[in-house]
Amino acid sequence: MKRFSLWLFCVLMLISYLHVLAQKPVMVILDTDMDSDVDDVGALAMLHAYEREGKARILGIIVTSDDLYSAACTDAINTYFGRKDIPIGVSQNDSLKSFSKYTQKIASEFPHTITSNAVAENGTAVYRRLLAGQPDHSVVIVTIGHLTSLNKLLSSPPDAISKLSGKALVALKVKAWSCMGGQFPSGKEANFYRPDPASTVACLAAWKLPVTFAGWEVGNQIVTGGASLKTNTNPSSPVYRAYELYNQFKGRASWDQISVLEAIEGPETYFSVVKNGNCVVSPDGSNLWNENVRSYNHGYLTIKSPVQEISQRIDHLMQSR
Ligand SMILES: [Ca+2]
Repeated sequence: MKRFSLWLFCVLMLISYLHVLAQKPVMVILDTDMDSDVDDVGALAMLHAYEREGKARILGIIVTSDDLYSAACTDAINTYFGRKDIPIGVSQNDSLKSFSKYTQKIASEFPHTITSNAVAENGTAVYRRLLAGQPDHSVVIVTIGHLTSLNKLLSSPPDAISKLSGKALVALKVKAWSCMGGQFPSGKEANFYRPDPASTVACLAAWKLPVTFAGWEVGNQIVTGGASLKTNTNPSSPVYRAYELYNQFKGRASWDQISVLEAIEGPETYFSVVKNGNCVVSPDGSNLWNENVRSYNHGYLTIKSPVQEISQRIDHLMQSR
């Protein structure tokens, strides 16, 4: 009996080992508006935690923001987590303003290379180069800001980087899109309507691959970045500093982190996915779930697990260094 138990134990260990080996990291391009809200910092910290666990690989980051220090802050966070090599592209490098509660301070207090959006690479070029260099149907795009840069990619013509148009490049290289945006089954959410609702309409019209929406109503229930982050995070971390600067660890909704959680751990871990329709966006950026239009590639998340379980998981990932 003892010998059988040992044999069974060894078989189970081997299966577990093979299962780990079979899990390939999710290849991610993150598209962020790292400026007014702090959940973008939490989402990026989570991606770095997943990368350390071998569950994700950050191919590059597109900064979709008119904040002067958004790219610099993003670069500083990547540098802190040992990935200063991550390419960063920006959607805008003129008419920039300084309005974030944390980007300028993070940029001034933490080492980084990109000093401002004005000196960063063009976002469309970075998107195209990253996609062109990846295996077919392998990349997951996670958008946690407005969709100006994604629209620029989708409407980009062939160039020296790739003979494919933006739409064709996406069709060939992308596996799925995880989108923090919209409100379900209907509503009006900032990433969809501010400042560029036309790009939201255009992206949804052009997108033919699977897309999972994490609507406002999901992340709004999941509060993170509060006392737990303050207690368990290294005070010399830019994640700690950003949440301190933002609201002194009063806690904040986790809109952006939900899309990262869904992209890396899969939607069914903590959520259910509604797929019986399509997300339809009006020119003003408001959206509704239309069950009469079904393309079968749209889905939106609803919460399945206890809210506290999800917030603890996100906080753990945000503070795991
Ligand atoms: Ca955001």
